Amino acid sequence: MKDAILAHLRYGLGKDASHSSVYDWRMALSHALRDRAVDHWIPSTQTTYARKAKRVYYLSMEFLIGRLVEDMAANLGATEEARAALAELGQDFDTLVRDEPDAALGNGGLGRLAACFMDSLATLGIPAMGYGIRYEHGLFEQDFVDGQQIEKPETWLSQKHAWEFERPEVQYSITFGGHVEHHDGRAHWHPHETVFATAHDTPVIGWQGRWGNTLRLWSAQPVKIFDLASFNRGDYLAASRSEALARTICRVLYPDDTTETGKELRLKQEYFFTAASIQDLIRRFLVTHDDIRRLDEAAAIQLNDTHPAIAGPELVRLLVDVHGLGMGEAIDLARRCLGYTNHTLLPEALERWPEWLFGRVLPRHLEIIREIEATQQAEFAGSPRILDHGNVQMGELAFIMAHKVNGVSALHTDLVKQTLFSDLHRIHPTRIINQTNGITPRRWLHTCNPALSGLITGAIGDGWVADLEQLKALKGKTGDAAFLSDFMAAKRHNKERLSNWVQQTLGQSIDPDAMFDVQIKRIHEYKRQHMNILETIALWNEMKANPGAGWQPRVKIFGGKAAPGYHVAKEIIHLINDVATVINNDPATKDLLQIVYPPNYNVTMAEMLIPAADLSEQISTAGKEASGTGNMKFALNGALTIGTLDGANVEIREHVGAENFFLFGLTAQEIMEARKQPGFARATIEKSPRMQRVLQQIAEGRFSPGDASRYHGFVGNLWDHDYFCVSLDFDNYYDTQRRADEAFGHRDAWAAMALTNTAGMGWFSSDRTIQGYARDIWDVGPADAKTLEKTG
Ligand code: RUG
Repeated sequence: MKDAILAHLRYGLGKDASHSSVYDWRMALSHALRDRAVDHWIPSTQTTYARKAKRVYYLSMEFLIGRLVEDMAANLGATEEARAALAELGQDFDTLVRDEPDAALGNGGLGRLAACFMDSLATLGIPAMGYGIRYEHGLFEQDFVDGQQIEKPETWLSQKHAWEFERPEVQYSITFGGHVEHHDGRAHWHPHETVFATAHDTPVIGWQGRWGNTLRLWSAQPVKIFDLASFNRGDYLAASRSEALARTICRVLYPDDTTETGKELRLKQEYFFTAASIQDLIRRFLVTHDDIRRLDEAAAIQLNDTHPAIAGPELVRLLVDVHGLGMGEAIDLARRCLGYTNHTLLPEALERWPEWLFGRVLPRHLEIIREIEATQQAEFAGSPRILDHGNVQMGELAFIMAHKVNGVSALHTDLVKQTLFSDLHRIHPTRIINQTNGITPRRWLHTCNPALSGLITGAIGDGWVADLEQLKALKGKTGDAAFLSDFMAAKRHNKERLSNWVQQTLGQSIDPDAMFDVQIKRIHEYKRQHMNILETIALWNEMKANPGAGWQPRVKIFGGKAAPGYHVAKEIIHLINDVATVINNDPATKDLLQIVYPPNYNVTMAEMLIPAADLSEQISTAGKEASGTGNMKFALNGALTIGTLDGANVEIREHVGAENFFLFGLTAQEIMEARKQPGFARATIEKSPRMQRVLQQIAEGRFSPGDASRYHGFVGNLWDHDYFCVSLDFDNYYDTQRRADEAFGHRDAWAAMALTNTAGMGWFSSDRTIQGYARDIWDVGPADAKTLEKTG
């Protein structure tokens, strides 16, 4: 390892050890690890080709991979070796880990799920490729100025990406616009614009280097660097038009999570990476097979949300226009290859494109969608339409073109059947299935929480890392006082680590003995961070009114970004920060209640916050959070959940036991009923003196001195509208928080509950989720007998 690092430093970076920066050392270490990755990766690819094994193609606009050094070293079993080699070279492994940019090629849960799935596919030895976009700028960086969110461009590629291999030879033409002519019995698309998609490959190595898959991200290149004739005429803008289009396509990740963007550029991005991926997988298929009609035997294509839903029409286009299949058989074949995962019921998140815009960018695809529509209507008269009121509805398109459609938690899947796709479900009653989300235990326990992970391995061995159900064995330890004390010592260690970081980065001092109560996720009204901050104000009021009541000290920790155009979410951020300024500086309560909101929440920050949490806030309006995956990470790391019966909370509660979960709030059904009553919020708030007082304080400017009207719109909305039903759940939430306080006061009992959470979370491994997809949707298995042996 030492030699490999030095060789990369010298011959890869052109540096000698005495003049190398942290960046140089990190690059050298990464490349030394990457070499080892390649030694697992190439044989895996060779095996897949040799066996003509079926591959999974996971198409996703987002892969929220975060940092890779630590994970890669751990999966290769090389962490200790790397640490020791670096120490001999006078370098510190952890310093290099911290130097790596956090690759934020995603917004939140959907992108992080894709990254966890890649880890599980490799661990299970299932041949797979993740396909996405190599964004030049990932999710924006968040800063707070006077408590308000400011967005700055993210610049992860300002340094070289250590893990990727650029493949200039793997390049496809992607075309847009123009018109279609029909002659010689064929369609001829004459596009107006063309860019090249070029592949960049990152190896993804499973646990213990069992298998290696590929994350292939596409970047756009101009077909012509510039037009010399235009340049010579002095028309510099026209000269670089092609380059400008190419750069724009993969310049930036759209910063929205569950909100629709109606931008032409977004449609082009979606088509760009999907079309490149479909061309690529067909080319690969034809290396080993000669009959395109059998594509489904070798390719399972999964659409992560509707973003790649154009894959259906694109595949049909290639099968018909290039490979000469008939329209009907092309549609059938495409459907046998495609699966679609739905991640949301929120209407504003369901993609729809105006037909005129769609037809302008993808004229041939619009024709094909009309054919798909006609085939569907001919077979199922009255079926819901893809083309509706002048829009192309991508949800309906994805559904109709997939042989399986899955929701991401049991409750969500039921609601998909009952509400979103009820008519299509009646026509295709076996198409919708559930695959509850999961998380990779490698990153979300083994690597991010060495204190707890070491303790678990000491007690039950390390088999749990690739077989998380083994954590069940810890149930036998819930009565073991010595083990519980070690378990809480690990938590305490993580809380101290976080407290030190908060002190260093925010200059705020927090008490590691206090309850760490954490809500980290995108800021959205349905996730109800505003309910959390209102409850914090109510608690503060009570603490001041009854100073001798023996309050349980709390640190309320928030983290999360708001979509730049989402006004209310930004207002919620402002309110949290305003409330923090007042409460944190109140001498009467400052030792009892602190609010911490570090800016720029990302994967790396989550890796530190989650292991340190005592209480996990999963408080969405029931029926709105499709699954959640943060909820799983917290419970796995020994936090108790305060939550509603929403998304995967329902299943988490079943697995860890109702007595180890702080449940509150209305059910999805009750919410739907309650909303039908006009004026429900006003009537409810009028009956809650506690909530009324909090709203009054905000409206009077208690937290915005000198600007009393700052939150009038926000408060008015809660009284008169409150679509996300904060009013209906508020008092129950407050009371449940006090139950949590009470429980936290009994530290031994709390420790047993926390351990029961960890012990009960084995089912939520993304390995289990991927096994479900492999069995129920993809019909694939490990390609290699050795892997099969190891993974069962
Ligand atoms: O909001 C959902 C989460 O509930 C879920 O856990 C996650 C992964 O399935 O996906 C999130 N999501 C949904 N992100 N974007 C969307 C809609 O496009």
